[in-house]
Amino acid sequence: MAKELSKKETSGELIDKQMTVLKANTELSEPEIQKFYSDFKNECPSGTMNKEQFYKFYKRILVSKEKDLSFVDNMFAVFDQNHDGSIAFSEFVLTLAMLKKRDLNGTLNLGFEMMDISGDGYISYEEMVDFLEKILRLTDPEDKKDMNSKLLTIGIFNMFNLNKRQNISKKQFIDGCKNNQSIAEIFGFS
Ligand SMILES: [Ca+2]
Ligand SMILES: [Ca+2]
Repeated sequence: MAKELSKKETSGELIDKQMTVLKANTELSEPEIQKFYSDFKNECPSGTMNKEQFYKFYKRILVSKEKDLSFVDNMFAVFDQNHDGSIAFSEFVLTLAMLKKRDLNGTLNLGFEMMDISGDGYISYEEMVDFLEKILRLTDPEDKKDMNSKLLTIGIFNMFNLNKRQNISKKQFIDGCKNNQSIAEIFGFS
């Protein structure tokens, strides 16, 4: 017990438990994870990445075009898996690994996590309006200029047999997109 505590306190190394989890859930080797970790500690000496540091990382690594910055808060919500306001190293690595998986389930899961900014496991009417507004602003204005994010959201909630005071769970969302091509198309998931 004492040994474990002192190890945690004194070293800048990853604790074994974290390493085991990261190795099991990513395709990274132990040296790769250690390298990631020392880079992360360089950028974020406190050991966690705050929102400001994430913005810099996002601009540098994740987006090439300035306009894509509109989704930075949505992406922060994806990385900050426990929604405590900062990104721990394990959250950082696990999310990057998740982003690399580009199958349909992974895409739908990512879409859900991006929309669920509050992190309560449900998409509210407001969260979907906010997300669709950003999509509409980004995508071809000719194509979707007549679309209104509020009307669109009400339409989608109707397809789920929900009213705007209700919420969509992750399972509902993923099943709904799989079973109804038009929902998936709206989000560009198809
Ligand atoms: Ca966190
Ligand atoms: Ca939510």
